[in-house]
Amino acid sequence: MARTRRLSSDLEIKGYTGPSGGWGSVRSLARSLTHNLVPIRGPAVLLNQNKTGGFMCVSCAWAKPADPRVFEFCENGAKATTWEITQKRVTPEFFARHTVTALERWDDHQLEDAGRLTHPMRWDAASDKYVPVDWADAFQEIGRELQALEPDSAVFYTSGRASLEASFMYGLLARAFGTNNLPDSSNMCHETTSAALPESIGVPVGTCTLDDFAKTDCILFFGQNVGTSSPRMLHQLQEAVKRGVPIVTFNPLRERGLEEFTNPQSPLEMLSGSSTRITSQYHQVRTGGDTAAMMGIAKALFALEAKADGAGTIIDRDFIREHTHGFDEFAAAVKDCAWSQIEQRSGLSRGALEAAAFVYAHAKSVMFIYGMGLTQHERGAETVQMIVNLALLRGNIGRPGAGICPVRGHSNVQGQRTVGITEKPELVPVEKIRTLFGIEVPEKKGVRIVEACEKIIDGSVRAMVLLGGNLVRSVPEHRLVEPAWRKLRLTVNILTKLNRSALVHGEISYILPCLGRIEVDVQASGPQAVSMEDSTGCMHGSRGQMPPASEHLLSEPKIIAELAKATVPSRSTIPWDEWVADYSKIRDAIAASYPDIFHDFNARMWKPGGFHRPLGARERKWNTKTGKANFIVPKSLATDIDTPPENRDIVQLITLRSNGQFNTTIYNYDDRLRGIFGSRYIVMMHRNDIDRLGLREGDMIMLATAVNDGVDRRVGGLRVVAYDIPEGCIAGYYPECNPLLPLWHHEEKSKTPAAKSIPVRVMASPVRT
Ligand SMILES: Nc1nc2c(c(=O)[nH]1)N[C@H]1C(S)=C(S)[C@@H](COP(=O)(O)OP(=O)(O)OC[C@H]3O[C@@H](n4cnc5c(=O)[nH]c(N)nc54)[C@H](O)[C@@H]3O)O[C@H]1N2
Ligand SMILES: Nc1nc2c(c(=O)[nH]1)N[C@H]1C(S)=C(S)[C@@H](COP(=O)(O)OP(=O)(O)OC[C@H]3O[C@@H](n4cnc5c(=O)[nH]c(N)nc54)[C@H](O)[C@@H]3O)O[C@H]1N2
Ligand SMILES: [Mo]
Repeated sequence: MARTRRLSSDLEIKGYTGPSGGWGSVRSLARSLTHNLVPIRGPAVLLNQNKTGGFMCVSCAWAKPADPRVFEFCENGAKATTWEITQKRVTPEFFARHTVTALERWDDHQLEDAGRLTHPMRWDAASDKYVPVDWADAFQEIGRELQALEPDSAVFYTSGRASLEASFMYGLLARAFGTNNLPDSSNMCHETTSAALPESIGVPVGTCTLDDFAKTDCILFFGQNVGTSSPRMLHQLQEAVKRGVPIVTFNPLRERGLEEFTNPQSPLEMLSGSSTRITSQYHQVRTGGDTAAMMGIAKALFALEAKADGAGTIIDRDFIREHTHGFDEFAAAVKDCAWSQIEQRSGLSRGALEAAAFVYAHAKSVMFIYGMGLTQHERGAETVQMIVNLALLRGNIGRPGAGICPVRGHSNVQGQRTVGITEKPELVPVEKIRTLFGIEVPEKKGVRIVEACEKIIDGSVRAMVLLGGNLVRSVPEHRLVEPAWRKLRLTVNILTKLNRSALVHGEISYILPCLGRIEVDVQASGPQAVSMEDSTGCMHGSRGQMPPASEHLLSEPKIIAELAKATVPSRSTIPWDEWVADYSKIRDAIAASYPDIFHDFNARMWKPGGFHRPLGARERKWNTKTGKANFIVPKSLATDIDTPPENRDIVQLITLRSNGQFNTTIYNYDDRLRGIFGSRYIVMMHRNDIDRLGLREGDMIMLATAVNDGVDRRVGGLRVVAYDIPEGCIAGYYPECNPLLPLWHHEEKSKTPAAKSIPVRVMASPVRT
């Protein structure tokens, strides 16, 4: 164990050196069960997690195998389950005790930890409290308010947890109302992937499935924190490593989950304390240095090919000739790119990149896995396209054990896009929606999250309807968004738990509490099931197991149907009540709208392991403008606001997740795998930067965004923690650091906020602001 350091009364650094998984994860789960007062039924319900006929985890979107383990869940999935099935309740009495202004002083953890919402509530201006309201009155008033608005001044947000059924209905509701304003959490997440991959390979999602892990010969792993964000994937990685598969990792931070894993479900490993080394080469790339790093790998591949007399053993010339477009331009760009530039941008040496290239060059089938470390940069789409370029060089798409594997976030975020949650009308089967449901899909493009925030700030958006999520916290630029949000006419929060978005309210504001996915959902025809799509394009059925947290909760499909009936009673031919009575009718409607993907939906959703959507690129059918897979040359190696490297008082801030959170849901104040305990108000910094800036570990500092646009962005009261991270890069937690992220600092094509590289200045600060 590394030395334990207590840095303040609440902050302790334990320098974690254990594996991910292992006893630490078991202890953490036990704490979570106790904290949420979950009785003995809790652990039993976990046995149904991610199993055919059971419920699909409400945490991440990682794939679910056809032959699941006894415990097909991880520490964080179990935390998410216990958080949802907690015995704590937020009742009308709770709201009677606290004004909204008083609740605004609670932090994210305290708010959600108060428990499950039990009754529909309406904000009362006279008392500044939420008071109970009848469901029928709530729907009526919301319907009336929406009808009074221009359709494009209302925004229908959804966070990626809602089922395929609920999401499909929500899209129809918005379009019947007359808008494509359907942003979702993927706008802050993998939208970059959806912008990049269609140009490159003609699909908006990854090409890998679980089977590929068993067949791959090598994995290149970029910017994803598997131990915290998708721990179930560690099983596939561990199995691959045991077969001798090398994993080459690119991440600025040393992340424990990427280094070592003890399978908590293996008695032998647990008792013997043995663990598996996950990564074979760990490259601590500078934040935003991945395009450069991959250029270096490509350059080294060409050099290896030249050494082998250009015999085509390294570069797959046949594949390139038959299947790709743009190779010559790409090869020329690689040639022109100087090693000095590559080393400077990536922060990695030529030798290190040659070592990575060597492993890649000698593996037959290679998978490329990535997460937010690539998508949340100004030119993140080019970085994703650079991954494709690397894959194409050796024909690594469209064969077993190879492909592109973006790791999605929310459990159904990918599926929502598949069934019509999108601002782009061209991605919707307009003709079918007209003939099947009598709805004219509006032609005008809707807003994504960044645009929605711009319009909230300029006052042109008047109503926000949130189907889950906590936008007030998850978006950038809190200092401008929050005050503008308070000027909205209408805010509607369809939630399971109380969060800040329900407190920073408009003139008229509702909290509509809904069933969670783990709960039994009984409608007129009996208990209902829902479905979702995982990270590998695979659809699964999910059936609730636990009794509802309150008898007053409604399901998401029911809430959406009632909103539709109150808002657009005559704008469709949809039999809303029949759909709610029997969700299989909603699935029939999805199947009729998207027959290629969802034919025989009701039967296939219970297939063990789910069913896959067809993906052209997997079969080497390229649905792109050129009809081929495209090499795309990045415009620049710089992926962000260009701060000259000699400008040493500006550092690049990475905002990321701790092990004790799921997005803005803060389970606890610990980041177990990084050894940081007790506080989230910290900044991880290289020891040399700490010295250079005249600081000491434990000092309280303030960060200020280093851009000159007239907006003052600061977060104070952060403590310095020494960490293994490249010089010039620092890291802090999201959402606490979101006030530092300018709204205009986003990926250029997808508008995904560039949360992984915010140029900041460090200054001393005795107070938290
Ligand atoms: N327990 C838990 N699970 C989750 C979530 C959660 O909050 N908690 N959130 C869910 C959601 S919505 C999502 S989108 C996913 C997010 O999962 P991840 O993609 O893992 O997201 P982050 O934790 O934000 O950051 C990912 C990693 O990127 C690295 N990184 C930062 N900048 C760069 C860079 O420039 N290059 C490279 N190569 N790496 C970089 C960071 O060091 C970090 O390890 O997880 C999902 N699962
Ligand atoms: N700086 C910075 N900002 C970021 C990121 C980052 O890495 N850095 N990551 C971004 C990413 S990847 C994402 S996905 C977004 C996440 O942003 P959001 O999706 O907006 O936020 P969540 O924290 O996932 O939403 C939590 C809330 O969802 C509600 N909820 C939970 N379960 C259910 C349910 O079953 N039904 C309904 N109706 N509600 C439910 C609960 O009330 C809870 O309070 O944040 C983004 N923001
Ligand atoms: Mo996400």
